[in-house]
Amino acid sequence: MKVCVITDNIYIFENFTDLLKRKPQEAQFDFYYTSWNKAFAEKFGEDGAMKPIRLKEQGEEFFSSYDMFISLHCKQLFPEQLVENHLCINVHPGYNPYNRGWFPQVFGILNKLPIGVTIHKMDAELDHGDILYQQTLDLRSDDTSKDIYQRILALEIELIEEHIEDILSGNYKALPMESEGNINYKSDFDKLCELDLEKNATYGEVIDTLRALTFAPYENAYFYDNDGKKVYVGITLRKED
Ligand code: 0FX
Repeated sequence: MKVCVITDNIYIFENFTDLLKRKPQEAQFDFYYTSWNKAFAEKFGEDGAMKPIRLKEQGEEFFSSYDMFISLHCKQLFPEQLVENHLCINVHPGYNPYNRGWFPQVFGILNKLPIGVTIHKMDAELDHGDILYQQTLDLRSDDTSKDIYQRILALEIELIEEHIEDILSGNYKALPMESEGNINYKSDFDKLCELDLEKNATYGEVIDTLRALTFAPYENAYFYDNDGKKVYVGITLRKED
């Protein structure tokens, strides 16, 4: 069996390959990263443990050379021809169908919809398709986006480790999503980042906005000062012992 794994997330890649050392599988895994992912290109180049790929440029000959495709935070949209004719599984850092798309935990902190991890069959829509496995995570009162994201990554690896044999052998029930849920795009995240200093909000809403956007070293939330310069804002939360 040949499996094509496409990932743009170094933590997931390293932990997935470690997992395969702990739990060797008979399948052959080929690893790819998105061709325009500069960090991966610098680390792996053309001939490292991973190869660059642009799925749009691939055809049926490449697609049918694999029995299964796995997306581990792949930044490319899988072409319709691929998802409609081949088994494609997505490991997604969100609890489908809630907050599908961009940075699910950021929006989950704000709209209080469930946060977690989903492993699902892919179809032509974003983060959409029948669900194999999923689990929620509790949001703690002192969590920033980064805190809960770190638990999301750990849970993704845990779920993959628990179910890898069944995923590869097709020994699972794939259940339809309970609704279409909601979806967020990068443009929604970008809009959140500009703080409107004239807006009225409760302290609770302000704290949630800031913790949803606190993820060092990224500078997300900002406002413009009187000189027209951006002032970046983050928040520190510490729960008493
Ligand atoms: O790999 P990933 O965690 O996942 C993203 C999407 O959220 C996911 O829905 C999609 N399936 C996948 C292909 O891409 O993305 P990341 O490594 O770019 O970001 C990880 C976290 O870092 C994100 O949840 C929030 C934070 N972040 C990231 C960027 C680039 C920020 O707070 N600000 C940023 O500018």
